[in-house]
Amino acid sequence: LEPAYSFMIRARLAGGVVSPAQWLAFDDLARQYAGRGLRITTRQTFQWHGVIKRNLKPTLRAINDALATTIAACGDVNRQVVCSVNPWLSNTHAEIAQWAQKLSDYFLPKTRAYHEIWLDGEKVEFNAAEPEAEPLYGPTYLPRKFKIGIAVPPFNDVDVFAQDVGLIAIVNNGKLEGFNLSIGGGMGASHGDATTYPRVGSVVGFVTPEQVIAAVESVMILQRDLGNRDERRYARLKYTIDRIGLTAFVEKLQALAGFTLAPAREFTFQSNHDHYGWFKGDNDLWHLGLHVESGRLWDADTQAQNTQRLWQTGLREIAKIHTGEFLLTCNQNVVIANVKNADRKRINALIKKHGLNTGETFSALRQHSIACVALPTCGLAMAESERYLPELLPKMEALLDKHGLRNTPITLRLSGCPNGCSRPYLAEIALVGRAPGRYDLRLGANAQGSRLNRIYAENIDEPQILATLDELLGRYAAERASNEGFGDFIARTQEVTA
Ligand code: SRM
Ligand code: SF4
Repeated sequence: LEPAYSFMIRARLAGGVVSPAQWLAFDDLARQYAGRGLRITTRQTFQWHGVIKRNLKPTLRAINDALATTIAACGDVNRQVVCSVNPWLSNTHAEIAQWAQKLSDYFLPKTRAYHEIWLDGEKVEFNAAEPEAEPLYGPTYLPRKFKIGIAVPPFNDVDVFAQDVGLIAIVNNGKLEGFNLSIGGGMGASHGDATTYPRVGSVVGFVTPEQVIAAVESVMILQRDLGNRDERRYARLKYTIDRIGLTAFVEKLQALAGFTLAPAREFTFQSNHDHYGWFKGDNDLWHLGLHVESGRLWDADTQAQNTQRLWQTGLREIAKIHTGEFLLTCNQNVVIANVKNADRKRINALIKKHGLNTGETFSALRQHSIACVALPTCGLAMAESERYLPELLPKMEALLDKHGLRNTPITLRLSGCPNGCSRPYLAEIALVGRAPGRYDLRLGANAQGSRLNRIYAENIDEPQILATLDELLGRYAAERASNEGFGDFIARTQEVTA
């Protein structure tokens, strides 16, 4: 007998695109092998929790049979490539989504070991004289995880400045001209250690579509060769850039890529959140943004038992009749994309029947809230996050109602520890777990996802959080400039410490 180890499995789905057939296969896996339904992550993919050891192989094989993979969804490699979900700009979106797939494929490890171990592929014989070729990653891979994201202005729903490499699509009259290149974004930090920190990416120039792979590859090679391999705390690209200096890093990048970066082009982001409800695309098909609290699709959720929130089954039923795609978002939501007008009625009926919600009637804070997984599955959690969000939201909404702010967009992000999986450092209001029931309250990021927040109060409990926010939201309602966001108001009027 051996201990009943259970695991989390994460798929790699570039740009978050899932076909209905894949959805059904993934849902089958959740029902057969996993313990907590399907979980949409903050990087636009699915996780399955609670897969016991003996079921790992059948689960991975089934993911492979559904024409998806889990290769390099974790580890010190390029991870899932994320991409803006822009249903109502579908022609441009389709072209840009192809870039997510291209980059994802290009930077995939070439090893066959995965196939040998998990898919019963041909045995890979180790030959010291002729080791398996891994041209980019080499024998030691990268010093740390590496993340690429593509944003399509005016939407920054991928949080492009949180990525090691962020690509900001520059589109003119429906034509993709290229990308602004942002480097060195990252969220993770450790409490009480100022040598670790979140960092927003630095926009260093513009690249054409022909140059983009060479530019990203050069950044990755520099990080591979210059990144800190002695101390994992400092191993992300952001620390490499800060150690070497941004100018020197860009000089090396250009030398390696063999071209000079053009000056960055103008762009404007409106927000880093999702959009809900039905939108007509420029292909005459329809797209429906659905709100999925914390990305958890699980009928047995304690909330589901109280409210008939049969979201997992509802989306399964929709997948059975849907002829377009599903798009997972980096805010843990789902877009039912490319729906024929004639099918909208049936989809609306399934949504209603299973208690799914477009979120359009929710408070704007609820619409723009995300929470990382944290307890009970995350071994690094210091406090609750996903399970705390449903408790916290009504209390926050009472404050919003008191101050007439129910429909004012404010981003709220919860993380169970400072690793920042919900990208809390880019939220106007963030709670970062310290200990059970205690959080750092961080305020002052902007709504566009380009400015970090700062600690406003450290290690406080719920009554202190609510009292602090009550006062600040009251002041915001009374004193804000026209169209001023909550984060901007805080940054303008309050002292927030780094
Ligand atoms: Fe994360 C580690 C969950 C997005 C920064 N993250 C973890 C682990 C695997 C815990 C572990 O290492 O044992 C968590 C699994 C919990 C569980 O039970 O499922 C975990 N991270 C998640 C997800 C599921 C959060 C969510 O609620 O959706 C996201 C899965 C992404 C995916 O599909 O690939 C997730 N993690 C992120 C993001 C956001 C992003 O990528 O846009 C970040 C911040 C951005 C960044 O990387 O800088 C993030 N996760 C981390 C870190 C800190 C990295 C650092 O540089 O310090 C860790 C810890 C580590 O790597 O050592 C971590
Ligand atoms: Fe776990 Fe911390 Fe990531 Fe939350 S932020 S999922 S607690 S590692």
